[in-house]
Amino acid sequence: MPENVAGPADSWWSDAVVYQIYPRSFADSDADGVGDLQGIIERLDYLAELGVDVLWLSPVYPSPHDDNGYDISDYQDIDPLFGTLADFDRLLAGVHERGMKLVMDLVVNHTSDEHSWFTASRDGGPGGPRRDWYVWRPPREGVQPGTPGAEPNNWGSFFSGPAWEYDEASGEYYLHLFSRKQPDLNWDNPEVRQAVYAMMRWWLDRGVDGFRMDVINLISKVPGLPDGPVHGAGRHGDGSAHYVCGPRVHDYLAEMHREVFAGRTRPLLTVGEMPGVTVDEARLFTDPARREVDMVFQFEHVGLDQGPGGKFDVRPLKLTDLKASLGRWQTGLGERGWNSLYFSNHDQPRVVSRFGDDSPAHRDRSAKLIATVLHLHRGTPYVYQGEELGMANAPFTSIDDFRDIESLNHHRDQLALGADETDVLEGLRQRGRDNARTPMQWDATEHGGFTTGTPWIAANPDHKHVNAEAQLADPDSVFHHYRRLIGLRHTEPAVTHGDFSLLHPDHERLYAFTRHHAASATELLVLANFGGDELTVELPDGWEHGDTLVTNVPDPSPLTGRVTLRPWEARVHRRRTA
Ligand code: TEU
Repeated sequence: MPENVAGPADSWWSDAVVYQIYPRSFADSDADGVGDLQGIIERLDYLAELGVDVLWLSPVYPSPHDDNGYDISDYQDIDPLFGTLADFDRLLAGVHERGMKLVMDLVVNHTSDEHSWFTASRDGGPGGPRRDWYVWRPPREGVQPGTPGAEPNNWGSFFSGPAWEYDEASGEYYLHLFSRKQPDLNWDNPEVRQAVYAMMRWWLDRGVDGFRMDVINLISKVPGLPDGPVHGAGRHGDGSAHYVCGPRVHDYLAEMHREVFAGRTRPLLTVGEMPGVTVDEARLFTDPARREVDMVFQFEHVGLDQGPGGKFDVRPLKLTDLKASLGRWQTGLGERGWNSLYFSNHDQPRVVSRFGDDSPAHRDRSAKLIATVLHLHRGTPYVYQGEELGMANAPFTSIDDFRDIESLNHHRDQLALGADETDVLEGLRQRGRDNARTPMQWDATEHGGFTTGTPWIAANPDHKHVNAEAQLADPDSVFHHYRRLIGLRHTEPAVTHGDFSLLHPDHERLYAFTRHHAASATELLVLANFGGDELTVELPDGWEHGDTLVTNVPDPSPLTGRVTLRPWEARVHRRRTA
C-alpha cells in the first residue's frame, strides 16, 4: 500500500454499518400511501437505536416512477411524492445530529426518458443538440425499421424485450439496458460526464456524505455495440460481455474521483453497484491507490440459486456454493480491496425466506443466524429496511399483487411465449423484487403502521406479529440481535480487521470460519447450523477457554471438544491467541 494512501481497513467506513432505506415503502407521513422524507425523519431515532452509521437512500428525485425512481427526470430536486429539498435538508440535518451519515443513490447509467436531456436529444433529431448524450443508432440494414429484428443489435433488456426503442420521428433507435423509459447515457461523451460530475458536486456541497452508484460498471460500452450470444429459446442476445466492466469504466471512475471527490477532506463513501463484476476486477475498483470507488456491490452470491433461465428459474441454494463464493471474495480482495456485505436490498427477495426458514418455528432464529454469518465476515455490512426484523417474502397470490416492472414484464413475456402462469407466478413469488418492497412493518395496526392511507403495495399480513414495536420491547428479538452485531463491529477490532479462514468448506449444513487479528491477539470462531436438525461439530483445538460473544439460543452447549448446535443455531466465540 503506497505511503500516502490509507488501506481500506483503516478507512472510517471499514467498521461502519450501512442501512438502506427504500423511501417509497419506509414510512408515510401524509397518508398518500407512499413513504416520504418526513416519514424517515420521524424514524431517525429508531435507526440510531439500531446503531447503524450510514443511511443509503434509494432515489427520491423527480421521476415518472416507471422503475420506482431509478428513472430520474431531474437530478437536483426532490419528487413531490417524497417532499421538498427543504424536507431533504431537514432529514440530512437530523441524520448528522445523530452522528450518522447519508449517501444518495446515484443513477447515471441512464436517465428517465422524461429528463430534459433526453427530450432535447430525441426531439432535436440526428445532429441536434444533446443527440450524442444518448446512444442512438440506425436500424439494422435490410430489416423494416420498427419491426422485430431491426434493432441495431440483438441485446435484450434486463426487463425483458429488446434493449432498443424505435423513435419513428427520426427513424433511429435508442439504447436502454433497462426499461424503455430508461435511456442509457453516452458516457463516451465528455459533456455527459461533466454534467454528471457537476450534479454530484452539487449534492456534496449540500452536505451529503457520498453515493451508492447504480450499475456504475455498465457505463462504458464496447465500440460498435456488437451482437451477443443467444442463450436458449430467447430471441435476444446477451450483450453483457460488451458492457459489463467495459473498456473505459476504470478511466471514467478515476476521472469522476478527480473531478468530484479529490481534495474534499470530510469522510465520504462511494459504493459501486456492479452486476457481473469479478473478484479480480473488484480488486482494481476498490484499491485505494487507484482512487475509483471505496467498495462494490457484487452479485455472485445472489446468483447461486438460479438456473440457466435466469433469476426466476429458481433452484435450491447449496450452502457449499455460498461458502465458496463469499470465501473467494473474502480472500480475493486481500488487503487492498474491500467488500460490501449484503444478502438483502430492494432488488432481492427477503433473505430469511430465501436462505433461512421463515416458518414460525425457525424464522427468528434463522434470521439471526443469517445476520451473524454476514456481519462476522470482513467488509462493510448493509442492512436493508425490515431485514433487522426478519421480514419475510409476501404471500403474493396473483399478478395483480405485483408492482415491479421487472416482474410485470417477465410475466407478460413468459405468458406470450406459452409458459404456464402457475410456474411463472411461483418464480415471481420466490424471487420478485416486490418481496423487498412491501411496507416496513412498524406495528400491528393496519398496514403495519406504514400509512393511514392505502399503501401503494399491500403490507405483508404477518405484520401483526412481525413488527418493530414488538421487537423493540423484546431483548431477544431479531432487532436486538442486529443491534448487538452492529455494536460488536464497533468494539471488537477482529470483526473489522481479522483475517478470514473458512472451516469445513465441504460441509453441507455447517457454516464455520475464523477471524484472526494478530494485532489484538484475538481469534473469533463463527459456527452456524444452516438447517432444521441438530448438528454436532468437532471444535478446533484450544477453544475450551474461549468466551461466547454472540448466540441465538438461550443456553448454548458448553465449549468442549464437541459442540451440539440446535436447528439454525449460530454462535460467535473469542479467544486470546497470545
Ligand atoms: O439494479 C441493477 C441490477 O442489476 C438489478 O436491477 C438486477 O439486475 C435486476 O433486479 C434484475 O435481476 C439497479 C437498481 O438496484 C434496480 O432497482 C434498478 O431497477 C436497476 O439498477 C436500473 O436502474
